[in-house]
Amino acid sequence: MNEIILHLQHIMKKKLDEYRYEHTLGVMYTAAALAMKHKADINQALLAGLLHDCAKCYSDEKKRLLCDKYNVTLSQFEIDNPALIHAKLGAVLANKKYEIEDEAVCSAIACHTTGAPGMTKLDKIVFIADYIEPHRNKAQRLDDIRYTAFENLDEAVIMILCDTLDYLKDTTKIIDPMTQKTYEYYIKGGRKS
Ligand code: DGI
Ligand code: FE
Ligand code: FE
Repeated sequence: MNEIILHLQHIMKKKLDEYRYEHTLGVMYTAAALAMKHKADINQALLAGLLHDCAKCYSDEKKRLLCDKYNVTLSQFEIDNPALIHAKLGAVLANKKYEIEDEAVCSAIACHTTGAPGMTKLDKIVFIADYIEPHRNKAQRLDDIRYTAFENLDEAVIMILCDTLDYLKDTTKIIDPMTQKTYEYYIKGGRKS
């Protein structure tokens, strides 16, 4: 693995709690495996997987302060649901703090929680890897989604969004309009991966 990735891995070990660090390694390697299967760039997948939750372990207050510092504009929905902030903030920290200039990597971090219409192959890979990495065990039909991810990225994206929307409805959490919009985009055929 290249030196930048090894260096950032040490930093993430300090920045994240134990569970989040193990999850991060799971996402990093799962994203790399998906990149191998679907002919995407493995180093971009490793890097985006490694940094995708880099803003996750800050308190809500600290996340808001960091958004101010880095001029991250939040939607009203993100202000009301701070669990969502770490994706957009993570992309900005990857760029400004960890000096990742590859916009494709930062984009994959930015949309890893809700997805987005018209995702690139790398975006989809990180979105899926976050859901299926081996430490995840709570979601329904995970085995099915894991097999599908190595066959068809768009199919896996649809299954994940469908289950996430069901889960959010069950837990009476408010649905981010972006999660809904992304589901509708891909269920209508989206762009093929
Ligand atoms: O950061 P991870 O735990 O690895 O996973 P993630 O980035 O997918 O974030 C999951 C969190 O995001 C979880 O607390 C549920 C929340 N979430 C995802 N989509 C929505 C959402 N919360 C609301 N309220 N609405 C959404 O559409
Ligand atoms: Fe996340
Ligand atoms: Fe994650």
